[in-house]
Amino acid sequence: MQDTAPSMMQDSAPSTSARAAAGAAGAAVALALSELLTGLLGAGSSLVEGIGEWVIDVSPSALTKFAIEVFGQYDKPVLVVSIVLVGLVAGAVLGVLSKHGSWIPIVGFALFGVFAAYTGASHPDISAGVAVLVAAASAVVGLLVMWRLLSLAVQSPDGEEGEAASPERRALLVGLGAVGALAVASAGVGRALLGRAKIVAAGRNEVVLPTPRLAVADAGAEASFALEGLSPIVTPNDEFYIIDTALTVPRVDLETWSLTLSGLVDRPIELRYEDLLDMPMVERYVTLCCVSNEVGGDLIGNAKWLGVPLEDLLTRAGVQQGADQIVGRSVDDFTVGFPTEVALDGREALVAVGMNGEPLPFDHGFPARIVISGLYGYVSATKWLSDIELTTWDAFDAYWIPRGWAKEGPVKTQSRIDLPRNGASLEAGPQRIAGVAWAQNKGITRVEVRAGDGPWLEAQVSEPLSKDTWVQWLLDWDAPAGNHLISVRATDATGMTQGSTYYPPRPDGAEGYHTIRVTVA
Ligand SMILES: Nc1nc2c(c(=O)[nH]1)N[C@H]1C(S)=C(S)[C@@H](COP(=O)(O)O)O[C@H]1N2
Ligand SMILES: [Mo]
Repeated sequence: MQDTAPSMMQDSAPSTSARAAAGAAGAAVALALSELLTGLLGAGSSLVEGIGEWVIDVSPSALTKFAIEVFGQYDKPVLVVSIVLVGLVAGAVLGVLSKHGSWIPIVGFALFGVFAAYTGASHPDISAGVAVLVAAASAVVGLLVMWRLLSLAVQSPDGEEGEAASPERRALLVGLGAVGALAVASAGVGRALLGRAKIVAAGRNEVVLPTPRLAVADAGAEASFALEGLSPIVTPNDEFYIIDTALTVPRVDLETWSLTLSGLVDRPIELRYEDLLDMPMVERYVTLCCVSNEVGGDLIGNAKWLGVPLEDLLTRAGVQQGADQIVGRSVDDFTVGFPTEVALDGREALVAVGMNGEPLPFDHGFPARIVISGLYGYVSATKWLSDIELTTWDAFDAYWIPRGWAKEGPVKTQSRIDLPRNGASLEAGPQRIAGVAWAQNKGITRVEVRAGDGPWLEAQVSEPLSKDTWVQWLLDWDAPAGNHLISVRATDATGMTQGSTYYPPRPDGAEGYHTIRVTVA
């Protein structure tokens, strides 16, 4: 080891790695404190949430779609982790730059605080005051923690940087450990508090659903083939796909919630949850699917919905001449838009409160959502519904329209192979090929399956629950040895058979044959 000259005063300043660690720890504290404050206040959104929702909002839809495709149901956790990591790295960079002047981290944390306050305050659900308060407190405390750690990191003048036993180094490590543990604990406590508070406040546990005026029978044995690996004809709530732009699921409080009918109506109305439950209810099976569903994808499910026909609400409010678009708006300002006509042409179009015999799960739109047979979710199925506005077609474009998706979103007739799985190895001889097919508001009349260039073979189709639901199909296949591509196509009640040309989901829904490859030996 070299002799250290006393003149090397630089050595008394923290090392670069100590600065980075202190900065990252300061950022961790800022993020964690905002979780804790949000939890204690029982309202608002934390820094991570606010920024996350802002990212979702400004992301080009190609990116959102990419995230859904690559990360599937994990797109939101991945976003959250990325924001935390970027935050920590930014904190580390500010820590390192503090070498060039203590104003740099001050400005950095301040900018971060302003940005976080802005993203939080631009959320419709959150008061600007709360957002500013939480952001400011978090940024200031984060900065103070960073300072404190930096002062712990000041090295002794003889510069034993590499030496684990140095008391300064130990103080820094202990400080970092304590700060890290505290940050994780407070973030956890904040999350737990907020989750509990919101679930209790929502009042979903106390809801007793009314009996429908028109009930539907439970799906009988003829409605489905009992086959392992085939999608059940009714999708259980906890297996139903989830797609939305909400980073944290809105927990709507029934005490404060109401549904309004507004815009071009003769009698604007406002309904509380009880008022809605007092209206005559119907029960309907409707298959819901997402426009982002790829050929062969699983962003589709079938449920028994309980709700008020949209037409009844429109009659009560009185639709004015020229009101040719209905906009469904959610508590978090997501919007859909569809032609007024579809709510009046006799198809199933509900404001739903129940899903498979339960109040709507939070993830699926409690307390109320729209469900319309034959339209993709992005133009119809508003969850956490707060307002139904009658307007004109040209006056408003709903959430996904400026993001490059078609203004009208009728569901395309499609079919999917559930079994065998793509890439399966099968034994030669009798095999079963099975799956689902859908053409909501039309109905499926035929499903055909083909192996390689062979003839199209007609599959057996389950008894449809309604023309609004998918059906299962099944083909007994005498599998010859070899590699095979197996494709499926469906025909709907208008006589239209799916075409072979592939179209991607954007802008108006994927099309093409779902094809799998199997090896038969
Ligand atoms: N409030 C709100 N409602 C929404 C969305 C949303 O992002 N926010 N996404 C829509 C889309 S794109 C689809 S496909 C369906 C999905 O409903 P699910 O999550 O219950 O399956 O909800 C629709 N309703
Ligand atoms: Mo969707």
